[in-house]
Amino acid sequence: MRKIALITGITGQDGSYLAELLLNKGYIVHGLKRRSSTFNTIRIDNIYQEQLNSVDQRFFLHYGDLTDSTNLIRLISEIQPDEIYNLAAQSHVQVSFETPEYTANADGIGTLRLLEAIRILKLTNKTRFYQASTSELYGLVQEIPQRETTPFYPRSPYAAAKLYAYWITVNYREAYNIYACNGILFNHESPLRGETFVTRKITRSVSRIKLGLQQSLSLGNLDAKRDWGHAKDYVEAMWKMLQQDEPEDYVVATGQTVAVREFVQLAFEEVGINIEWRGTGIEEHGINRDTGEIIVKIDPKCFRPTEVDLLLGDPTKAQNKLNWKPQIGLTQLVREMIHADLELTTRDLLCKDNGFPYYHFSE
Ligand code: NDP
Ligand code: GDR
Repeated sequence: MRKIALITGITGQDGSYLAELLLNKGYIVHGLKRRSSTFNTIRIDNIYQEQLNSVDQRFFLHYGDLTDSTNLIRLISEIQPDEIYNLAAQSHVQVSFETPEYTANADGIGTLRLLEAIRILKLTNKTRFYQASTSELYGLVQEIPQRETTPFYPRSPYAAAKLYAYWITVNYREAYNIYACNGILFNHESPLRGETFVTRKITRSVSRIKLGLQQSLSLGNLDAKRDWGHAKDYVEAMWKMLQQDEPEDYVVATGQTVAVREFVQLAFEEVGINIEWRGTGIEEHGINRDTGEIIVKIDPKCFRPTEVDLLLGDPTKAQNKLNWKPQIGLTQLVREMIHADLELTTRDLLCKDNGFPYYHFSE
């Protein structure tokens, strides 16, 4: 019998990598997608097309939303999933300061709605549940490195909503014996990363600066440190968490941390540009050593009301119990992202030179 999985957030970065992983493992994959006035399935269109032409169709998309209980209950009742991966969320930390109530509803109560659906539908012995928890829970530094036992101290509406989701997942595991796990994942990136997250903003801009479509890159806090891994490695850990004898919570991280500033340098190095930093605070800027042009500026709008200064995860438990180890290091990650973005920018350039509309990026 093939296993059946339901992925919420299938149109996002992790959803697309996870869908591919599960299909390769022989699963039947159902995904929840939101209705949108523009296409939002770009990351999974290749999977959809491939499956459409296949005699063995195992990929199905359904309209839905984490804020809509009746929709979730109906879908779960129809799909009868063996595994639910709850990846859907308003996932942008800075945006959560602008939309705190919606973020709490989707990211916090949305998780409760799924767990309640499992309970209402009497699937507690059948359906395993993965919750996309986050290193943002650690927030204000309490311990370095951060591990499963490190106290949480959320620093944004996003993190506070995810804190509720974390604990309600633990509670449903303890109260109703649901096989439910929190993956406390540290930042993970890829060429499919949303373009407003800092790594992708950097690689997209660096490729455009290199090819002459943009003059400079504007950023906020360059001193924030993150433990950055590759999304492809991290979805493997999600799956492994749901294949154990007992449900537990796991930190998933590389065990290394670098500042945003270093990520910027690595990205410019990859396209052969040497950057030199000048000035301090919001006067700081990066110049191209060869041309003297300013290529990085500080934009006060990009700072957050409260920041998470330092994230560094200890993945020992995942290594020991899940036999999980990241395969892709930071240099390789940056290289992959830069080369994918150089390709996109080359396409934009071709469009521009031939008078066709092309992708505009706000600097
Ligand atoms: P993305 O922002 O790329 O994807 C989020 C997904 O959630 C999208 O498919 C989005 O749909 C969907 N979504 C948003 N709101 C709703 C809603 N109300 N109802 C249904 N679907 C919704 O995130 P990632 O793939 O990077 O992350 C996946 C999950 O992991 C998120 O929960 C995130 O918070 C968490 N996480 C991510 C980390 C990371 O570094 N990437 C680290 C730790 C945790 P649409 O495409 O229509 O916008
Ligand atoms: P984060 O990721 O907040 O860690 O959340 P993001 O890439 O947005 O920020 C990382 C750090 O970079 C600093 N920064 C900037 N960030 C953005 N987006 N844009 C800028 O211009 C900029 N300049 C500096 C930020 O201040 C921050 O310190 C991500 C999301 O995927 C969450 O959903 C997830 O839970 C966590 O990672 C783990």
